[in-house]
Amino acid sequence: MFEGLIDRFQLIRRKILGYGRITEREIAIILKDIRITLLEADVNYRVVKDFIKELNIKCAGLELAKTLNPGDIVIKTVYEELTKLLGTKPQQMEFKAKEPLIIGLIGLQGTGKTTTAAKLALKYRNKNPLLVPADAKRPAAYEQLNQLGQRAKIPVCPLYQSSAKATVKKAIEQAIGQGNMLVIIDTAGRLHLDDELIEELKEINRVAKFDYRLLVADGMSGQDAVNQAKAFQEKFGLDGAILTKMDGDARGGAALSITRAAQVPIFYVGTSENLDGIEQFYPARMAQRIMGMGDLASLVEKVKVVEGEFDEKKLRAKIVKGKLSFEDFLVQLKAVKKLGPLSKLAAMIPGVKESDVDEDELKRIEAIIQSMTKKERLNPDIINGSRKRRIAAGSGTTMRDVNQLLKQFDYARNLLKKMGKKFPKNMPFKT
Ligand SMILES: Nc1nc2c(ncn2[C@@H]2O[C@H](COP(=O)(O)OP(=O)(O)OP(=O)(O)O)[C@@H](O)[C@H]2O)c(=O)[nH]1
Ligand SMILES: [Mg+2]
Repeated sequence: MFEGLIDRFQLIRRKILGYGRITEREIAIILKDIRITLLEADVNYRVVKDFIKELNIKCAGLELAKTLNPGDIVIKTVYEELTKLLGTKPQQMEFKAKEPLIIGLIGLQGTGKTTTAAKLALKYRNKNPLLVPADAKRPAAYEQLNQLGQRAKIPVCPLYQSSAKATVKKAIEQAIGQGNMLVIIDTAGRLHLDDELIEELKEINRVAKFDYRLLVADGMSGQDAVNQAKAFQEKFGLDGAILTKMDGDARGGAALSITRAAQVPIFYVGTSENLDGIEQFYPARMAQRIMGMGDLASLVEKVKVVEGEFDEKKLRAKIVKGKLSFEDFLVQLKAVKKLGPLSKLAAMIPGVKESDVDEDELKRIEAIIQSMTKKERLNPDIINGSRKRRIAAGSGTTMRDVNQLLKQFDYARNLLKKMGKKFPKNMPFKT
């Protein structure tokens, strides 16, 4: 996410830290660099202008001449201003105690409304959500939502009387009757924002009474997303935005402009095509990531989720006895993979870029291990020439790849055995 922007900010950060003294002259250079960087990331020019103006005022107020670490202070100031630009506080949906929360997902064609509806339902599955199609014109729209609902194991309301309005009305009655605490309404997408679309949304809203009107916009589309937000905000009203496709080559322009330019806070970001590809948007963490300060808080949160899945004691015992097998490795690999692509995880660590991690290499290793029989995985020593040939063929790799993995594994196993003996009992393996 935002690789170019992050690279540029890394350079700016280094430059700031490189200054022995920071006077008005250096501030002017820093502000110019930041301005160009933001414009190149397709941030709205007005937003950039105001941002630089405010940052200038903030920096002028810092008593930099009197401190030993003026660079750190400037960096902290830029970070704080960036956080404000991104919306300051994370947006939380407030659920109700006795009635369903009604969310309307709106936006232009193909921005990711239907996918996001299913993602949100899955994220809040403890609220017993109900998915509602509100696009009566395109039968395929219902079919798509229905399929996603099946995948996520979330109920989807059928279309009623071929009318979006009737379907929504019926769905809400049903939700109240059945105790669904969350109703997600997937509205129809259009190529352009026209009066007909707004009229249709208003009509649905008359029955639905949306608690949250969330715009779904393509995070890769930069200023288009911002313009859409402005237009929907003006003509229909919005409570927030969800920026999708942030896993692609989104430059950052949409995320950095939408809150200021359209007065729409970002609630979530879509980070993959999969149904778990949605994340709460944290302005401060995003600002840290942009500033190359890493996103350790996100990482820690993610690791916590899977922590329970490691049986550390058992693993430790195996390591000390030199009994580690490919089977253990596979279990670890699966647990780690639940965190998401490794490259994404690595990118949350300060100084590491997404492109530093060779995801293909990891896939190859996993394919090789998957092609082994369980017996081979538990006891790699039995893997002889003919077994290696079979494993290579099964995993679409070469004998050389298999040999290399076996050698590396053997080496690691011996090394860990030696180290494991030296570890104090309570020392964790993963830190
Ligand atoms: N990579 C990626 N793809 C996404 C994301 N969200 C949605 N998509 C893809 O974008 C395409 C369009 O998504 P839909 O959910 O059908 O979009 P929509 O807004 O419902 O489209 P209409 O109903 O036709 O207006 C699909 O191929 C999705 O898989 C995301 O966060 N990341
Ligand atoms: Mg759709």
